[in-house]
Amino acid sequence: AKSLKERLSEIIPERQEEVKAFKKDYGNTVLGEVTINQAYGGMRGVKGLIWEGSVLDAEEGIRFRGKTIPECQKELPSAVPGGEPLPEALFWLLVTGEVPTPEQTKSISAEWAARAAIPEFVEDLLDRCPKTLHPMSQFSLAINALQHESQFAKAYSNGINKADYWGPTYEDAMDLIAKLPNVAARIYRNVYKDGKVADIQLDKDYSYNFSNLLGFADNKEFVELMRLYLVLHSDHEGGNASAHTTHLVGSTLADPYLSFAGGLNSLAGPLHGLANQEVLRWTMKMQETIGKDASDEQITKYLWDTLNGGKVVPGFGHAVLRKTDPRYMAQREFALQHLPEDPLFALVSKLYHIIPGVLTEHGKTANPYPNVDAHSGVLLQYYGMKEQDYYTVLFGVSRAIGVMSQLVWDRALGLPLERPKSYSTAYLKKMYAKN
Ligand code: FCX
Repeated sequence: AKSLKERLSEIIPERQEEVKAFKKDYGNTVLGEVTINQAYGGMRGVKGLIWEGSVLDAEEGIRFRGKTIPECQKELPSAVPGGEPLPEALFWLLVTGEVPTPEQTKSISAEWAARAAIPEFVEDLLDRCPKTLHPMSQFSLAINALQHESQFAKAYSNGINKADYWGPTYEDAMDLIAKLPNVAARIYRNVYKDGKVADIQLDKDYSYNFSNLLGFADNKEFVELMRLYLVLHSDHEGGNASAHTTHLVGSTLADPYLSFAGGLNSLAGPLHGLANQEVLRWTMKMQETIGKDASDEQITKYLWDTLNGGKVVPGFGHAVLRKTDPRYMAQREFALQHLPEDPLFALVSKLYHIIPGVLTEHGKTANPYPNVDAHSGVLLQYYGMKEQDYYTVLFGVSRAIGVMSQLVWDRALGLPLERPKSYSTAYLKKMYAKN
């Protein structure tokens, strides 16, 4: 069976031809107009990006190369029969559009294990960080430092034909993903445990190794959760802030390390990935305030206090989705299967039934339903990973799978420097205002 790089080198010329022909025939097709409100409003709904790995439908949620999450759970190889899909298999799907065989999936596990080591100076940099430096800042700092290893940067400085950009980009993408467990686990072990990090086992899959370096591999259910978690958070089309930033930075031919560090800084924002940590913190604070057996009325009042205080309810709403996030439902299924009696899961379920009504009554949120972040914390907490400040790092490890697969395609399709047009209010008024 072909390796991923062999398969990719066969597919790229086909896709290059396909895009060329498509642009030739349909390049001048208008995708839509842009209003002044959209220019001020974060370009919501402005169609102006290419992202091959996934497309997000407002009603049904994400499709990875056309497959829904349930379809991925059915078709992608798993570690245990009937178990969660392997992130290695999802990476293969995002890169090629094809479902890998179990052997091809195993070949990615082996490659990532073999490429996992990080330079000693990066270990020292992380060891020097104070425990009070947010894990996401440590994460981004380490990725910038890993740029030292970039094969793309070296190839570019030695002079490389632009037709060959995708090769070193692919190698950096594989190295970067492979090195994340050592980076992310070192941060966790330094800040919350004894600073000791276990060794990568060459015959184990990515999620097992990452769980083991964190110190959670003795629990098979946690490893299965990690497999699901890394699949669910990997890709959410191209417009979300971490994907868009990675793509934009990469469009300047900054290498994959610099690009991903940029994406991580976007993910560290409360309106994006940091909601991942905020949800559980907010839920626990609510429990402290109104008690474990709070009534629906007390919960509703607490929600209104949050909203009237000008604060967001973390884990609910979305810039594109207009229904419950299927990534939320996949986590809910996992909880129903593995921790149906957990009291915190019971509370999350209760909030699932109360919050959309309140947000609808509040009348501002375009999407009153839960997103992926509304469920992730309760699962991690159940298996003993209680450190909420660390949760977004897990999100970042997963998101690398999505943004690195697209970065290879950005270079393979020769996507240019991204440079949209901006205007000032004064200029717009001169151009459009009658009076
Ligand atoms: N709680 C309170 N108010 C909310 C809200 C929420 N969960 N979601 C949206 N709103 C408010 C917005 O703040 C905005 O109010 P404003 O006009 O006074 O600024 C209004 O509703 C309209 O916003 P809307 O168009 O619905 O949503 P946006 O596209 O502007 O923002 C996010 C989308 C996700 C940022 C918003 O829903 C939010 O802040 N959610 C909470 C944080 C969160 O869960 N982020 C993770 C999102 C995603 F899943 C991810 O990246 O992981």
